Amino acid sequence: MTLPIVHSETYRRHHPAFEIGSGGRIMPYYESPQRAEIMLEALRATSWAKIVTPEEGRHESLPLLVHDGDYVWFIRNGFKEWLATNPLLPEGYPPTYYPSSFPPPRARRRLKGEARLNASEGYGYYTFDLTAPLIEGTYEAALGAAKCAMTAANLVLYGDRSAYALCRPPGHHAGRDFSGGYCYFNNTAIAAKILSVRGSVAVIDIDYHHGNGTQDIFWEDDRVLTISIHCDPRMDYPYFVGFADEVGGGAGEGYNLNIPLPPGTTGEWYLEALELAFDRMRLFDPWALVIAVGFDTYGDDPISKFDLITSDYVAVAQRLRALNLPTVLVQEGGYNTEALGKNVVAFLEPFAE
Ligand code: Q9C
Ligand code: ZN
Repeated sequence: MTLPIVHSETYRRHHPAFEIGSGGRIMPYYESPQRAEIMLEALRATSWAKIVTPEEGRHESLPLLVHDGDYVWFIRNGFKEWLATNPLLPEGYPPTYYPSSFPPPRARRRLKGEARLNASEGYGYYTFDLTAPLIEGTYEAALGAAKCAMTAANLVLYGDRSAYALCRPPGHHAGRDFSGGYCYFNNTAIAAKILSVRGSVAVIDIDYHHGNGTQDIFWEDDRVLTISIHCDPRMDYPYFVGFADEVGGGAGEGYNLNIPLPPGTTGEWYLEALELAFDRMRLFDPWALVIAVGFDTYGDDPISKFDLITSDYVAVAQRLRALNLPTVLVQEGGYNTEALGKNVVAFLEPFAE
């Protein structure tokens, strides 16, 4: 019994010193390098995890599969350009590019494609909150995560039944031309896009937060069905998106399904929501499945309000496995570092074969 676990050491290059919480409070950066370290260590201790590194090569065009060129340029070069303008750097932590201005609503459209010309103060154009700052190693880490997703997708494309990408930083909040929510390149969308060369693909996002970036990328796409089960945006991040009436647009109308659930959601309710998702999926009849996996639905997650326990992850995984589709699993959130190890092992084991 084995399951390929695609992992890259580049995740270590991304380690913002803090995050700016509600009320301007300085908090630890929850999306820490420790998360990947702990999950990897727990997986190594199993008999079935077959840890592999991403395919060799620079693969710098990979993010262009799902992101705009000017956005990718900014994630790659924005930090360097900003640093070269000699900003007043704070003391006590490494240089960190936080935006200080954001385009007002309706002003953004006019600057399409030109925003990067103002690299020293342009990042506000490309990010929708303060949780995705750029540091020196961010691009390398984000590209490394994208390579993990690509490699897992290629494994499944060439015959593996399932493959897991231990991506860090995560990706599902990153849209065509924006970062946010700890995310830079949308690893889940990259995997789905690659798999879509063979036929239609379903994405099911089981992170606690709405997968707004993936929704944005496939909004007008009828070849990739996007489904997200998440905390009601009236109650939690990303607050302004993730409502049930967002169903896709143009050719993609009817190919996005949001299932918001209330704070306090238990495993039992969660499994019911999962059945709703499956009903839509069966109608769609994809050849492959991408699961955006988050363990921030855990009862003891420090930033979330659901009540799942470790055994719920086994049940959720068994249901997903029973769909009997070639499956790429992509790591998204989950911030209880004590529990991440046991949760990732519990969830992935049903996919080992
Ligand atoms: N007080 C993912 O799970 N807001 N992103 C944090 C903490 C941002 C979550 C507020 C949450 C982003 C991939
Ligand atoms: Zn999340």
